[in-house]
Parts: sequence; structure tokens; C-alpha cells
Amino acid sequence: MRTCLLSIILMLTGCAPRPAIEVTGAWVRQPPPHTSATAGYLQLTNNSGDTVVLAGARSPHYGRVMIHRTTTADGVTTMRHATPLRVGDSETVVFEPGGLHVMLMQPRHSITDGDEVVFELLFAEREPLTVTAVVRAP
Ligand SMILES: [Cu+2]
Repeated sequence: MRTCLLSIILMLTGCAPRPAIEVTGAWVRQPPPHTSATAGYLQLTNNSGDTVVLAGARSPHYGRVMIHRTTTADGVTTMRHATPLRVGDSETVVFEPGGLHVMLMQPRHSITDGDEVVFELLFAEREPLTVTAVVRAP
């Protein structure tokens, strides 16, 4: 009886282990006509129990992929490399317009609203993590 009750509690609380690194809400901005570069956004949560270091990204659909951070200071907007990016245990890092983004350059084909774009997040001491992002019109 006790075992049975315990398993019910585990079921209710979701005993399925969360992935060590969880990516949710991934999307890619549909680029305006005649532009090549675009950006991907997502939320990354580190459940691994350890600090992880995001080292970069790559995609079969793009010739160059980088992790950038957009900052605006004194009215001037600039993008800088954000890697290596340390993510502490239990920390969530939000990639969003105007901030961190996966810079997608040199596309190998055009993309449109509703398409899926695959890219991999590369970590310093972990296996790459494949992310499937949906293309959305801004
Ligand atoms: Cu950028």
C-alpha cells in the first residue's frame, strides 16, 4: 500500500527526470526581404547540477552561427560575442529580442513563417544540444 501511494505521488509530481539542459520556446525571426542574417531566441535552463559553459552554436542551414548579445548604450546599439557564456546550476538564461540571441548568418536557403530551423548549442564540456526552432514573422 505504501509503495503504491508513493508511486502515485511520484506520478503526480512528475517523476520523469528533467533534461540536464532544457530549451523551451525556441523561435527564429523571419528575416525581412533582402536580408540574409536573422536571429534565434529561446530559454535555456540548466538542471545539470553543475555550471555549464555555452561555447557557441552551429546549424546545417547557416554558414555562420554565433551567440551574440545586443546592448544599447547612449542610444547606440551594438552586438558582441556572448560566448563563453556561463550558466549556473538552476539558472535560466533568456535569449530575446534586444538581448542575447543566436545569430544566424549566411543562410543556405530562405525561410518563411512556420518553417523549422535546427541548430545545435555547443558546450565546453558537454554533448551538443539540438534545438528545433519555429520561424515566426516579427
Ligand atoms: Cu547578432
